[in-house]
Formats: sequence, C-alpha cells, structure tokens
Amino acid sequence: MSLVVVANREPLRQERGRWVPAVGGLATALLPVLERRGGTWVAWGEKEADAVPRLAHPPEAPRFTVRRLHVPAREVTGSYHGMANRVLWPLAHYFLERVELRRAFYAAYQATNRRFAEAVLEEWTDPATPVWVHDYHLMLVPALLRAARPGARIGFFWHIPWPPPEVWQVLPWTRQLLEGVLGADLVGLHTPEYVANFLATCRTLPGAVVDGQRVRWQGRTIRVEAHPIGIDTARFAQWAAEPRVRERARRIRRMAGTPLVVVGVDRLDYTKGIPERLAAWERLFERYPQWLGQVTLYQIAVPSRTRLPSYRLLKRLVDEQVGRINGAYMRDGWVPVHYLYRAFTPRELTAFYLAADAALVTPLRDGMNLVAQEYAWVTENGVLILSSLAGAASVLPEAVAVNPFDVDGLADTLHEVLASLADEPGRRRWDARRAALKERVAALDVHRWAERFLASLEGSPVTLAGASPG
Ligand code: ADQ
Repeated sequence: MSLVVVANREPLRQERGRWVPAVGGLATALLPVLERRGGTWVAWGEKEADAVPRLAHPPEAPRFTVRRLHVPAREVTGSYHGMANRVLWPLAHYFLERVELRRAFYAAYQATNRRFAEAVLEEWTDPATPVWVHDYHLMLVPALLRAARPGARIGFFWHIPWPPPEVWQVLPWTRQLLEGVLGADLVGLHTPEYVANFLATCRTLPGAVVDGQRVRWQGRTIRVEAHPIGIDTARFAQWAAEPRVRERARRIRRMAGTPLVVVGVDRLDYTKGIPERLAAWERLFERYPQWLGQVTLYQIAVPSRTRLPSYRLLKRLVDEQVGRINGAYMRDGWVPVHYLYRAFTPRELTAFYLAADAALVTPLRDGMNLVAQEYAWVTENGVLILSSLAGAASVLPEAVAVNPFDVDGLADTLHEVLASLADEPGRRRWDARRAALKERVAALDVHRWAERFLASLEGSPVTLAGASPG
C-alpha cells in the first residue's frame, strides 16, 4: 500500500540540472520505501517551489511524487529559523537560556503547519493510505490531519531528545503542541528515556490519561514507542570496501604524520559539544605532554544554520580555539588540530572513519547521533568515545562513555584510550567491544527502522473518536 511522508526537508536535491536523492538519514531510509510502495513526500521546497511544485521520481519510471511547498520567505523566518531552530531546537536539547520566545514565531509556525496539512490533504487521495509525519517542525500537523480524516492512520516521529515536563513548562504553547502530536495513532522516539519523558509530559495535559505506553485522549488511544534509528549499513560497508576510499584513508594518516589519529564529525551546532571537545584536546597536551607530536585530531564540521547569529558566533569561537591550540603546540610540521569546515560526501567521511584510531562523539545532548553508529560500523581497529548524553549511548553500551561537560575527565579518558592503543596487546583488548558494537549497529539499520515503525503503525487498530472503550 502507498505511503504519504511529511517532513520539512525534501528528499531530492538538484545536481547539475538533475534531481538526485539527498544525503541524510531520512531520505536514505524512506526513499526505498516510497519506491517500493509508491506515494508522496510532502516537503518545503526550499528553492523554486513555485516553478517546480511537483516532481515525479525517478523521472524515467516514476514510482512516487514529491510535493514541494512554497513557503513565503517571511513565514520561513518565523516558522523555520524562529520557532523550529530558536525555540524548539534549544528547548529539546536543554539549552533554555537560548530559547527565544516570540509570539510571531509561533504564529508563523501555525501558518506553516496549516499549509503542510492542506497540501497533505490534497495529495492524500486514498484515506486508507497511512501518513508518516516527521519532527519538531511539524508538531501541529497530526491533529490538523486527524480533524479532517478521523479514521486515518497517522504516525509521528520525533528525531531529537524529548525533555521532561519541567523543561516544557518554559514554553507558552506546550499544550497546543502536545495536542497537535496526539493527533497521531503512533508516536515514535529514539529511546525509552524520551518515551518516558513524553508520557510524563502527557500527564500534564488536562483530560489525557496515561496508561502504560498508551495515552487516551479525546476518545482515541495513542501508542508511544521507542524506535531507535540506524544507518544504511549496506552502503557504508560498500564504501568502506572501495579501493579508492581505502587509499584515501591511508593518505589521511600520512598527512597527519603521527602514530595516532582521532576524528570528530559534526554539523557545527552548539549541541554537538565542539568547544568542550577542543578544550579537552588542549587539556590533553597540558596534562600529558607525552602526546605532543604523537596524535592528530581531524575535526570535520559541516556549516549549519549560518543565518542565525548564535551559529556564526559558535563558528568564531571554534576558529579561535583551533587557532590558539595550533599556535601554542604546532611544531616540526605537526598540526595538533586539522579543522575542516565544509561538507563531505559519505565516501569521504568513510575514509576518515577508516583512518582514525578513535572517534570523539561528544554532543552535550543529541537525539541519537548517527556519526557514532557510522564510526562504530566502519572502523576496523578504532575505539568509539561517546557522550552519555546522546541517544546513541543507550543503544551502544560497549562504547567508552564520557561526560562531555567534564573537560578534565574527557582529557583523562582520551589519555587512557590513546595509551591502550600504543601496543598490539593493548589494541586487541578492544576487539570484543568493537565486534559487539558492529552487531548493535547492524540490528539498528535504517531500513529496518522504517519497516519496524510502519509495521507497528499499520498493525495498530484505528480508534475513532468516541468509539474506543476508554
Ligand atoms: P543531526 O543533528 O544532523 O540529526 P546526526 O545524527 O549526527 O545529527 O546526523 C548527521 C549526519 O550528517 C550524519 O549522517 C553525518 O555523517 C553527516 N555529516 C556530519 N558532518 C558532515 C560533514 N562535514 N559533511 C557531510 N556530512 C556530514 C538529527 C538529530 C540526531 C538524529 C538524527 C536522525 O539531531 O540526534 O540522530 O536527526 O534521527
């Protein structure tokens, strides 16, 4: 049966005049599902949505449609750059001091969500087709769809952390947003912790009854489940086996010129803990000068949300930090931090993962964090150092867990891990944990994630308002 996917981002991008699949977890996971089942992906058409409101894909033998919504620039400013990125994003990641409450943001968000819901209703010709809505940009959409189609099957997935109700108290619109999400039949989050926080938040909603992992609300029953997302393991395995990728990995090691190489890969976002990680790198050399000239960090950061002043400020901070560390410690051709501020192809990232003896994945908060899974999957002899505040920590218990705020602790852990990699018996101590991590990542595979969520959504009984026993 076909499927309607609703997400802020479009799944295709233009490359030399052709539309090709976008890079990124969601497109990777759901394009094959849409190709198999047929259906529609409704998204914000960032560029030229007026000129190209609809795409049939693949062009030579169309299997599904992309409906590209035109959103007026002023509305984008309030809804996307405002409500989504300056209110909901910091709030969900516990950065309350960064939340900018403005009525105009919420008004624009309501307008954009209505716009999305109207477009979905136009595309959604068969009411039996399930609809899968994604993420914090579209919290009001499930209830808008429910109002129009009471008997429909609607799923919602939340990709970032869901904080406890005390955090949601900061927001004047929590009730409306929660009511919006509860228009769905199935709400998916990455971890049991987020599920518990979501249920606890529902308990604050007058009239909602929480019973186990179910919420009874307005005569319907909504199920809440943990569905941790994974990566495209088959494609990463294929890239890691390509001779030119392996050659590139060797070049990366040669370029570093040190016995050990460490990698960090992130969007440049304040939730990713990059300044704290660099501070720990600096602390490592202060406390353990034996590592000078022995280890190199490649920090890869993809530019993100560069329109927002707070992200530009972060960029300046990181630039300065890298300059300071390199200025203080660079010697005899050794550069302590190679900082690469641009996007890379997944193949190029795979080469870095292959090259690195350890990865530092130290977000201050993260819904899941796919870089952790990518590294654990690709590396052949490396160690994953992972923030215990990332969703990934709950699915990758064999990683070396760290507190990303504790700079001294992070420097100590780094020292211990690096020291263990200095000889062969030490290196072999990690083999069992590395193998266990690979099994975990294989089981989480993104295609299975999509299948599991959809199977649960489609297996659920539809409860019409007023018709449920509760
Ligand atoms: P993100 O916050 O974007 O995703 P993450 O899960 O780490 O975070 O995914 C980032 C993706 O971008 C990875 O696949 C990575 O390879 C890629 N990437 C990073 N730096 C890059 C660079 N310089 N060039 C090219 N690609 C780069 C949100 C949530 C996460 C959640 C995902 C999926 O914040 O917590 O895991 O959605 O649900």
